[in-house]
Amino acid sequence: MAEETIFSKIIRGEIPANIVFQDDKVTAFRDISPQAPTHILIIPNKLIPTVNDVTPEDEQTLGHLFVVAAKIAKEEGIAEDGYRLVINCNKHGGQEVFHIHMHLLGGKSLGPLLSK
Ligand code: DGP
Repeated sequence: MAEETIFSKIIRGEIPANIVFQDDKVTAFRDISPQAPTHILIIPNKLIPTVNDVTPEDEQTLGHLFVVAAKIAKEEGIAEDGYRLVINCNKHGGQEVFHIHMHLLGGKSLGPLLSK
């Protein structure tokens, strides 16, 4: 069994977070340490630690992350100018919390994808 992270507690409302969207499949909340004017994390309610743990039965839930990302981007007023979606995996990807999450970043020009 995968070990729960702080994100499971956020999903269950056991610790505070600025939740912008929640349904039966996903939860979205503002990142505690924003790297852009809009920085929202969109996560499956089901605990999947990393992209390496994804199975075919997760397809619908993970596809829903994109539907919710597009909806939130519109609501945040950043859809037209554009934004970046990032999912980090493990050490080289810079993953710190082992519950898959999609970063939605926008509200300014984000520059090149990777720092040199
Ligand atoms: P990553 O490096 O991809 O695993 O990103 C983890 C992100 O999670 C990082 O941007 C900071 C954010 N984060 C960590 N703990 C909390 C928390 O307790 N609340 C919120 N809102 N965000 C958190």
